[in-house]
Amino acid sequence: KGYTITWTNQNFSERIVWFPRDINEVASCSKALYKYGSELSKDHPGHGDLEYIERRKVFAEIAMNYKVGDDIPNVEYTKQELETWKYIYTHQKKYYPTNACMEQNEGIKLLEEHAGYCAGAIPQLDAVSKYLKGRTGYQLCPVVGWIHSRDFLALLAFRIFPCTQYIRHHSRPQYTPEPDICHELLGHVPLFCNPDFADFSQDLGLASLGASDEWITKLSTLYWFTVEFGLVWENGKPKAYGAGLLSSCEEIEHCVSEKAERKPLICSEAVLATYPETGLQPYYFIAQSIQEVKNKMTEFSRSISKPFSISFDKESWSVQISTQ
Ligand code: NLE
Ligand code: FE2
Repeated sequence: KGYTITWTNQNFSERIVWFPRDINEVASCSKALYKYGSELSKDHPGHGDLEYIERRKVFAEIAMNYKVGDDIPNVEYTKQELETWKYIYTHQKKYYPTNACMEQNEGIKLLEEHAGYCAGAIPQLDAVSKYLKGRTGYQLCPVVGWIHSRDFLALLAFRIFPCTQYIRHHSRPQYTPEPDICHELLGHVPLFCNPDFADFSQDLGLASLGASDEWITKLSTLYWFTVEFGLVWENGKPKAYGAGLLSSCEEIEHCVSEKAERKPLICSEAVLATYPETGLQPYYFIAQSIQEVKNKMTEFSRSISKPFSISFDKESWSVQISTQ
């Protein structure tokens, strides 16, 4: 598999970028790493900590051997890892009622009731994935770390959410530059309990299939400013729904404060905006509601020109292509 491969269908013969069409083909999308991985670079809090790097290999192996549809192996977390989780869980939960959107608060409540969320233990991905699958049809797939945008978006198209299983370095629990289990479980999973949110995440994924590199960049930028770092108004107050905000002890406070710059969400503007991948974001895009984010994203996704249209078939877990 390579993204320069062209693919011809019996109905048409345009040159388009390869994309997965069923659950077996999408499996390869969770394996290639975009950055960090086991060699943690200088800007990573775990850089130079050999024990941490060794520990990461255990998680990398699970992710590399994982096949979609299998149970996700449970992990026994160490005392130090459990402490990091407890710190973040307790800290973030104090801020959610005031700084997070209502969908987040509803999600956390459901997960505490049904999927083992609590301060004393790190929930297992397998249990969380099974709960989510029953609720909104999304499932989790363990990944080694930060994967490529095209792969990431392709997984979303199949209602699969790539999830890291390791935890951030204990030296800096307040902020991590890469996804970790706190980011996934506190930031992303609660929102995936919401059917509207789950649907628009899949739509964004479907829009990415077969799209040009330029469009992949635009879609992942839009993803960054909404699903990762988005804000919504609630009763005249800014609230976080972006996962990068919900999982960061530093940014959950900063993003709704007077110090933060907020601009109304305009997709055509957001897709061209630049952003730092590490450090607090210099500004945020804010929408009226999750419903409005969904409507704007759907409208924007339709503006991508492709020589075919795509729909998802729930029964066969595959995408249908039409050239009409
Ligand atoms: N900065 C976030 C956190 O500390 O939880 C993670 C962002 C991952 C894109
Ligand atoms: Fe994320």
